Amino acid sequence: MTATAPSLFPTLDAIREGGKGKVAAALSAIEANPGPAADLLDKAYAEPKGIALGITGPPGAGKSTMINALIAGWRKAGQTVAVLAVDPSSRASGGALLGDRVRMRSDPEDNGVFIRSVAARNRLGGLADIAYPAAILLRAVYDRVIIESVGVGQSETDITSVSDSVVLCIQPASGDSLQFMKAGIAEIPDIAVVTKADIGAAATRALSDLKGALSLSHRDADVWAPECLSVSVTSGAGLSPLFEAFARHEAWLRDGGRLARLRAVKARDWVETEIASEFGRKGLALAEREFFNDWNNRPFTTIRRAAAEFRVLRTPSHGA
Ligand SMILES: Nc1nc2c(ncn2[C@@H]2O[C@H](COP(=O)(O)OP(=O)(O)OP(=O)(O)O)[C@@H](O)[C@H]2O)c(=O)[nH]1
Ligand SMILES: [Mg+2]
Repeated sequence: MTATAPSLFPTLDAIREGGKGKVAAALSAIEANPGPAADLLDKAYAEPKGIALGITGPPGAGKSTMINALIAGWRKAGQTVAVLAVDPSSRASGGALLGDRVRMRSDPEDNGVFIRSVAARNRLGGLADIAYPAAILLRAVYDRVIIESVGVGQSETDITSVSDSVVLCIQPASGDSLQFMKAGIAEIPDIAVVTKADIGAAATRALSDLKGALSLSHRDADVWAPECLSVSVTSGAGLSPLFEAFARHEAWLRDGGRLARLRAVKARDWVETEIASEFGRKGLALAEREFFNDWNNRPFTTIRRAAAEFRVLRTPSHGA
């Protein structure tokens, strides 16, 4: 057992009360010491406050610009907002390159907005390992958590494990809606947005492509029917309907306990994926037998226990 220094992590209450400096420090501590963070993260998992929104789409589709508009709208409505920008360009270096990709600004004086960029480190094109724990912590602190991730191919399915609502952004005349349809991605988004609607006819065409793709993929009556809309942040057109679509999806999620059920499914999925990617399918099967009794109350502790046990078992052959 590793000894955990009690001062390593603030309590969840201290983070909630401490403003964004405290939140930033907590995320850095989690990144540096993911194992010992398990208690804090399990508490955050058990006490969700807000809704997490995943925004995905190809590079340059207008995701960050849209997020700026969402921040403004939600702040005006008195909601607190956190943004986690998953940066794929920094995969090789392992460090988040702030600035050029994160075209979002926030008032440093406003404790109701928190923006952070994290590197997509391990999984090709997927979300950073830190993204899920970070989203869980932010979800316990802020009313809205937005996760921005670049979708390239199939891997944007990863965004669903950290998001209660998934938004796909497509820009007009890019052919992306057809690409997504072919890749089967059309089944993922809860809300699909054609961005830059001020471009005109191409946006109208992209919207009808997208509607076609998504209506094909929707078959089950108890499954959310994806909504398609077009938005221009430049002109403001379509922004109100976008906020209304979020509100409708949230109401649907909160109806009859769906939100808690879906979160549990996604959390289980994440725990299994983490363990399987570290220790393989055999490791996962063993972990499920040995460590999973209490997983839903303590998903992060479950992973920590399995990892600690398996690393001990593995050490001799690795000679470290
Ligand atoms: N005409 C027009 N341009 C837009 C609109 N929204 C975004 N843009 C432009 O599109 C470009 C890309 O916007 P971003 O918001 O940075 O796109 P992104 O999807 O976050 O890009 P990455 O994070 O690099 O993948 C910028 O030059 C924006 O000014 C819009 O509503 N209309
Ligand atoms: Mg961006």
